Amino acid sequence: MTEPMIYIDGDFYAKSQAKISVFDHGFLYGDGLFEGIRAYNGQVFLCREHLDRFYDGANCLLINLPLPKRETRAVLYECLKRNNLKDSYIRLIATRGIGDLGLNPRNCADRASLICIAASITLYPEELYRKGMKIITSAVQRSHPECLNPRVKSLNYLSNIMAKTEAVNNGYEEAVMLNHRGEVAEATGDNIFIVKNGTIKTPPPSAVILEGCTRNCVISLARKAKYELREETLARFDLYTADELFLTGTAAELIPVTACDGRNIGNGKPGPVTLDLLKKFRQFIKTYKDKGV
Ligand code: PXG
Repeated sequence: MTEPMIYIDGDFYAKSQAKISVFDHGFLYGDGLFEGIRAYNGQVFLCREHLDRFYDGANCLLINLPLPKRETRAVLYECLKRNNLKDSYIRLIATRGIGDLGLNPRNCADRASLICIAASITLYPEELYRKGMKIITSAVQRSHPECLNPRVKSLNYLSNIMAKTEAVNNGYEEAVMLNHRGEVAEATGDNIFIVKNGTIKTPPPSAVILEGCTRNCVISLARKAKYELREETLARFDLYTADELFLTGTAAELIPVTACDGRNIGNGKPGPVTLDLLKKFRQFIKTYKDKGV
């Protein structure tokens, strides 16, 4: 089997040769950011939305990306082509670049490093979409937005990893994190939605969430289908008493949740609104055409 080809700063390297410096500040300090993007049938799904978030995040972190958006988009497609992939999970990463052992970003090259990996997809088993997953709320709090704003998809995912570990160690698939005010924020790699009395609700960006591309896509599909949908502050109580609960994210797409902290959600089975939105989302993917940035 031929090795996957990885893009690093303008060149492609076989996986076993694709290496970055131990002096890269992405490695030393988590000084960088990333995107997880899907390609379906050769189209980079929600390409503009992912690149907009990537460039906004870089701007927040004062990271000077090496390429204009249009050329970064071309890198995504080149990665698919070199790896002969039409359906893929693409990881786009920018780091502050190579520096010294000090924190000061000025001692790094003025240009960020850009890395792109196109992998074949590992899907959750289809059974999980039919049965739904069981989740917990985590003791690990979402970081305060004045420390490290989770709206930037930075290379610092330790609190998410600690929350995910708590879930996995206790036999659950996912954990929901609460923000510094004790409100529901999001899962470790997914946004959260509930359905209550026919209304779909999801926390607003001010709840300290990553504004997911899948989240925004599902919101617009739900509104187009005339569902009532509100961005609203949610408490743990709202999760426990929801009729339906589901998560959205690039990797999971849209996945039903049937229990939270040991409480069944609704009747403990994926609900009709969730299943309808999952169907609509999958239909949207099938007909999706990337129109550029
Ligand atoms: N919240 C957080 C904290 C995330 O990391 C989402 C929501 C969903 O956003 P999108 O744009 O994907 O709808 C994410 C997604 C993975 C994985 O492989 C996913 C993410 C990060 C790391 C790994 O499941 N981000």
